[in-house]
Amino acid sequence: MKVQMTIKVFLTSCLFLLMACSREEDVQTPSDDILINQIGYVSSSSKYALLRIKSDNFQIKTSEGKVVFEGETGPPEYWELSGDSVQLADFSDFTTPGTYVLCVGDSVSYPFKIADRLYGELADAVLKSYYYARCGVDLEERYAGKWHRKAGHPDTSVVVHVSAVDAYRPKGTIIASSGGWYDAGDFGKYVVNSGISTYTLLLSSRLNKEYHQAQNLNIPESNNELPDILDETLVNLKWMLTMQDPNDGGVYHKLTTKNFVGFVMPSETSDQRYVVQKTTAATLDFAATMAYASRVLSTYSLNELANETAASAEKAWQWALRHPDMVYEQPGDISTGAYGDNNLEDEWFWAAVEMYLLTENDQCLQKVQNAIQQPGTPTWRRVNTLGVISLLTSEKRRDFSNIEQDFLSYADLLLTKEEESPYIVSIDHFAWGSNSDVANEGMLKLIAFRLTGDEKYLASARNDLDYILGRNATGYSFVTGFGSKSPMHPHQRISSADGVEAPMPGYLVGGPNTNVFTDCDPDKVQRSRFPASSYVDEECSYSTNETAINWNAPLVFLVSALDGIDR
Ligand code: 9MR
Ligand code: 9MR
Repeated sequence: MKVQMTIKVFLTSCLFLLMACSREEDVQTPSDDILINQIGYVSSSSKYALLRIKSDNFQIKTSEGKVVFEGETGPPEYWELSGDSVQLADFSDFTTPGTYVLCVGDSVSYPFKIADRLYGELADAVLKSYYYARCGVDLEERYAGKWHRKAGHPDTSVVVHVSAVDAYRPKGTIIASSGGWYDAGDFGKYVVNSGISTYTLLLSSRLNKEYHQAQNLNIPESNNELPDILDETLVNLKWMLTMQDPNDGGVYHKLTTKNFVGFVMPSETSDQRYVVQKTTAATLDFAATMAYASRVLSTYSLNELANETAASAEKAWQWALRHPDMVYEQPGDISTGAYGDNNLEDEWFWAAVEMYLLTENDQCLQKVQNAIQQPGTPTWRRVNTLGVISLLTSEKRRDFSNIEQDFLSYADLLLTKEEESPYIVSIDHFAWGSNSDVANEGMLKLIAFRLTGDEKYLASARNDLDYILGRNATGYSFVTGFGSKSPMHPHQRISSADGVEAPMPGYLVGGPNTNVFTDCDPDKVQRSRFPASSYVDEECSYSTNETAINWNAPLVFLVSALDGIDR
């Protein structure tokens, strides 16, 4: 039955492509030189495609090959970051719902939709990716479908690494630190990266509240009274609490094995795991996240946890005041991810903001005012803008020292960059995880839209999603399981080892950048030297094709907010 269905779908889509553009009856392979949002465009929004095939005009056709729209293309524009020229195909004026292809001469695009609402399924999947990343629990078939798996990493006897021992927990101490999410393609759990990820999901739960309240992800907690986004986020929040030493309030930087383990299922590894070094960055990110969580949780019937997180935040803050500059130094016997950062000003700012919003304490306010920095695109390493967002979106809005003006100036700068970009996207610097910068910039624009009501920010955020879903120089829709051409071989241990052909769905891969060229064998895997094109769907490519909790979180915000607006 299932097989028959699949064959039917396959034949229908072949027929669809066969008939759509060609004059002859030859089967057409969709062209990677017609770049579109592979899910589709909302009826009322701008609809842009980019063409790498030279042409003065283009057509939109139905599956029967009927022309429904014709347009002229813009002039070719060269982008030095992608190393190619593209022409704009604008079909914004065409608004009739349906499934279409874009044709240029005999070339055809992947199919895409036009509809009033398109991103509901995607919004559910990008959030459910966190369920698939849960550590230490069985994923049952009724929730996980074909990606069901046995638990691994109970983390009930984690060794306190020598870099982290002290009088309270001397050498040889064993602690429990169970639960949470795997960070990425590896099995580590890292507090710094958990902070921004957990905060961003909590932010989405608050700013897109009605949207998330109506969501049902089919996770074990789906039938309780809390929205699923909160249930899922609590999985990691509760793990984070275990990373604080209750004796002094300091927070361990990470929980990992000494070295990365191989590409096996979680239940097949038993290498000893360690908590490593307490650091100021981890402790401040922890304080900020817990303080914010406490405010969110107190609006639900979760008073006990709201109090616990508030107390943990306060304890962490006090530890940081006593240890203001303990930066992470990777011990010689450990080689897993470092998440190292020598500049802690932004962590101080973010934590001070959240402590101030939680406690209204004047000392914290003073720290905030002394530490104001220009907003930018948030990353795990640069978190000050998270504090700005909290100030501007808290119930009692705090706007001092031009914080809102500076925030909007940054959003405007992103819009200017987008206007100047042949690829209609703000990103102009491709770092490791560049796709998350695009998603985070979309999130900032939607917050600017919320603050001002100015639709230019909304339109620009849609362009960020179009980029992620295929209108980019690689021609990939960067979310696993979504779009006609999406990553099949992410650098992700579970998807590699689970015996299921399709990767677990809803994951945003890191995306193009030129940081590392040694991850895959250069004799076997060719990669563009142009930053915006430098991506390969190869498992070896951890620098472009890994998944990570901090990359998905802003995409949850972006897609949920957009789909909520379209509702
Ligand atoms: O799998 C690891 C991935 O999660 C990290 O992001 C990446 C960079 O730290 O490292 C990967 O592990 C590789 C290691 O660094 C070098 N040997 C091969 C490992 C697996 O590809
Ligand atoms: O996202 C991190 C990126 O900014 C760094 O440049 C890179 C190398 O240090 O590490 C990335 O984080 C990885 C972490 O160290 C280990 N788990 C996988 C993360 C995503 O690749």
